Amino acid sequence: MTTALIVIDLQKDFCPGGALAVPDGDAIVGGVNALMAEAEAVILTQDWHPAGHSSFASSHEGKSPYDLIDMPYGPQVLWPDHCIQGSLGAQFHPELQADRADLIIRKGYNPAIDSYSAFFENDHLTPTGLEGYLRTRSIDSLLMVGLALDFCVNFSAVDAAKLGFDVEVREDLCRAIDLDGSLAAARDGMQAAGVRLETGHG
Ligand code: VGL
Ligand code: ZN
Repeated sequence: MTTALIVIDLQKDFCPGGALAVPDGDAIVGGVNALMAEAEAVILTQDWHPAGHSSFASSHEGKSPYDLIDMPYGPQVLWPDHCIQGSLGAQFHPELQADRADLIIRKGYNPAIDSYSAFFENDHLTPTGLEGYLRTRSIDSLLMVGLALDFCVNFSAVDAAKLGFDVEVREDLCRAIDLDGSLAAARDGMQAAGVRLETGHG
């Protein structure tokens, strides 16, 4: 069994001071670096939106960040502009050992569809290519950490479990946004999908 560590969106914009800061988001960097150092395979995801992306509140007249709208693929939370391709905020946290990554997979580049999951865009149909990468490397087990636990980590973990991967999320190396109960819903959904939620091994 080959296990890959998947580090979700540990980018400046999701850390304190960033455009879509996750409370305490930067507190996990040291622990993530330590896990990366001993992992068999390391994959980083990078939220990577074109300016004017449809998930930005600023792209919808009269809407504010954290409003919910209906998109052709379902409900979508509107976010502050964040992780714009090539911007400083889209960079990985400066202390993350990003050179350790075998693969960096970018997501959210389609202007019309958001992509929380590292596997599928939010239409749940359009693949990012990560599944094929993992299968061709015979990786069948995934350890996930990163930001935000209730959005991109959650969607990635649930999709991975549905695809048949063995999935563990290290909750102590994640931080959440927690919008209107999203954290509790995410934990329930991950557990229902067969994802193991762990808080570290001592
Ligand atoms: C994320 C909201 C918008 C995340 C990305 O990484 O969880 N959340 N884009
Ligand atoms: Zn995003």
